[in-house]
Parts: sequence; C-alpha cells; structure tokens
Amino acid sequence: MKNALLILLVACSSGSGQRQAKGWADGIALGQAEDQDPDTHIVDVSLEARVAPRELRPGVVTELWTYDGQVPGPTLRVRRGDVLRVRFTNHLPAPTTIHWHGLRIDAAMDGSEMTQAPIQPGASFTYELTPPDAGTYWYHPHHDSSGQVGQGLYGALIVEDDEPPLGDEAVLVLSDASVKDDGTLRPPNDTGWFGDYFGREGNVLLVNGRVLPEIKTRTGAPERWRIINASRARFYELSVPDHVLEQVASDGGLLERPRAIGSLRLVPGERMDVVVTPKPEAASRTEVMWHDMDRYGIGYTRDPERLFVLVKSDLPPWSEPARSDAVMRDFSPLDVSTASTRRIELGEKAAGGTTVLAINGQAYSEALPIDAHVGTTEIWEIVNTTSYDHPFHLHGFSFQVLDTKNNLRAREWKDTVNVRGKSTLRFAVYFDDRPGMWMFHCHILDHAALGMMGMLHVIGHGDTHR
Ligand SMILES: [Cu+2]
Repeated sequence: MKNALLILLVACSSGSGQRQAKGWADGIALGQAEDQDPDTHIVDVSLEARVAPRELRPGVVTELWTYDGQVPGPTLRVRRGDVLRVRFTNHLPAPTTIHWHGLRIDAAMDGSEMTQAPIQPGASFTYELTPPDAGTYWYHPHHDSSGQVGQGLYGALIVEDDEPPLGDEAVLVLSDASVKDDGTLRPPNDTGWFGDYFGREGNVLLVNGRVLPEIKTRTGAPERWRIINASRARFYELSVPDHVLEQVASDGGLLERPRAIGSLRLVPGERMDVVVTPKPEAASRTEVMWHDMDRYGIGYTRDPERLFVLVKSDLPPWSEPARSDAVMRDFSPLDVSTASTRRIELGEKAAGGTTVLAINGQAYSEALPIDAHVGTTEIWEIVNTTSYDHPFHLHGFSFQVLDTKNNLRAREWKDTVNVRGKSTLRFAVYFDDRPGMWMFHCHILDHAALGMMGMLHVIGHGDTHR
C-alpha cells in the first residue's frame, strides 16, 4: 500500500478552480492549520483545545468544545510520507488525547489510552506522524470520546498524493449537535444508559459546523467531495437527485477504479470521496437530504431531513471528456491462503443489573488484550450477535473486506465498516512492522463507552512478552 501508485488520472484537469463558479465552496469553508516550518517536508502546526462560543443557529450562541475555536477544527494537510508535527495544548476543563483516525502510524502516536496518558488541562503534547497513505482521514479525542466528539472536537486530516487531485475539491465533515432551545448543549451523558445503548444523535445537523449551508455547482462540472462522518452515533444516507455520483476513494484512499453509486452511505467514522457532477436536468437548487439507514433493522425509518443545498450557478454548462473508469491505483489483494481466522463477537452482556455491550463476552473494563504478530495476515470474522448495526473500527491497520468465500468484496482499503445486526463480516488484515498496543471498537462512540471496545497487542520480532 505504501507504494500505491496513481497510474492514470481520470480525465480531469487539476483543481484550478476555473470550472466552478467563483467562491463555489465558500459556504462550507473550513479553517486551515498554518504550517510554521519552512522545511517543505515538515508540516508543523499548533493546535489548542478549548471551549468557545459558536453560533449554530442565528442569534443563538452555543458553547462548544473546539480545536482552535473552530468546529470542525482546522483542516490539517500533509503530503504522504512527509512529517506532520502537531504541538497540542489542552485548555479544556477535562483531560483529552487526539486519535488520528485511519492513519497507519506508530502506536505511540495513536492517541489511545493504550499508549498515552490523557493530557491534563493546561498540559501539552507533541504528536509527530508520518502518514504513508494518501486519503481522507480525521482526528478526534480518544478519551471520553463519546462526550468530547459530541461536544464538537473533530477535524479533517487530508493526506495528499504527489499527483494532482481529481477535480476541484471540498471537504465535508458531517456531524450533529444536541442543542436545547436556549442554545446550551444537552449533557454529554444525556438520558444515561438509554443514550449509551441507542447512541446519541443530535437534533441539529451540521455540515462543516453549519446548518443547511450552500455549495455552488455548475452543470457538467465535477466536484470532488471528501466526506467524513464525524458524528458520535448518526448513520447517513444522502440522496443527491439529478447528479452523477462516482465514488473514487474510501477510508484508506483511492479505490482501484471509480465506481458509480446511487447514494452516499457513511456510518460513524467512515469516509468516502465522491466526484459529483450535476446533470443538465438538475434543478437550480437541489436539497441534499439525510435519510435514515434503519440501523435497528426493523424496517422503520425516520423522515428525511435537509442537510445542505446545491445551488447551480448561471454559468453555461461545462463540458469535458467523458470520465474514464481506468485504474487509479495499484491494488493487491492480501494473501489469505495461510491466514488464521480470529473470531470477534459483538454482543450484549448482563452486568450489575443492567445490560452492557461486550466483545467476545467481555466488556472493555474487564477485557484482556488479544495478541497478534508482526508480519502475519489474519482474517477477522466479526460476528454481530445483536439485532442492530455496529460500525467496527480497527486502529492503525487498514483491512480488506472479504465475502464468505474469501474473495474481496471491493478493491478498497477500509478501517471502519458497518456490521449489520445478526450478521457476520470478514476482513483480511496484515500486521506490518508497527508493534504495540492498539484498539478496536464500535464507532457508535456511546457503544464503545458502554463496553464495545477491545485491545490488540501486535507483538514485534524479538518481543515475545508484554
Ligand atoms: Cu455499536
């Protein structure tokens, strides 16, 4: 994967901005972290977590937990193989860490409590990462993550390739917030056990921290959207009528080839890059709607809600050569012929007069690490014994989802994947030479807090004990 090569760019010019109307993405602009190091191969930024007021609804101020006073936090951009140094200071009233979701980096920098003591209020920590794979990633706390992400702590992290991007690009961070009429947030542990068990979905839908923002489009002109689901519990299915949708990347960067899709589906933690092109028949205003994904599998879906609006510019239609479905990236299936299969069972468990969530029969508070070895490939069989969905996330290692015959389900790298209720999902994972302690968990962060989280010890050569 490290040597992934963009063999051929889909027929698009680099994002010069000429195709789109001026300021086409201003309505969803995100702050950018400023690089303080003149070395072209080092991105050195400062980041500060603090409580700050934000106006989510007109005239109503909400105190959110932020990075640098922004929600989402500033977008971090680094080129694949370069160094990203983040000088972080915690000015929150609580301890925190930062986890770099999806990045194949050293365990010591992963930001989980396995490898790092929480950063206390007033304290600082410098993260240094060298991301090996281009793609759309994000960052968020891994200490009280359900509470802290739910209050606004998340941001995009884009690892760029050496090649130009596929068209004019925008980052879309999807999230929600639980806001009362007076503008204050509902408590992070609102409704106690019920909130944990069902997952806390906010009542205000946000795209890049804004309610119902607008993006300009132009008939025939492709836009690349890098979409991140940063919600603590909400699943998204988005419909974009009268637009051509081509997925070009998922969690771990480019797909082997673009694929046509009918809607955009993202479970918590998941990412997707999609090239969106308005058809001639697209209305002058297209409301992009959120649709329920029925994660309880009960056939009942809630009413759609408006998420953002595409406003067609009055520029004449843009025409360019038909897009190609040529190979965008070398992709090699992992060799699973000698791989051992590890069963990971997601379930419920009675404990102390209540129900908690568990992995292999153990809630996180009582779990022991499972051991794997550097240099081996394993098949993980995720067995969901509950009747509802769990988006499964593995830290530090990307994987390839398999079907029941060990064939690839798609030629893509994933780190977060939905496991439907009462179903089994299999993936192949290779443990490259990054030993240490890692985590895996449900990315409904309330479920992780209720116990659906586990530890993985990747044992290096010559390191046979822990
Ligand atoms: Cu779950």
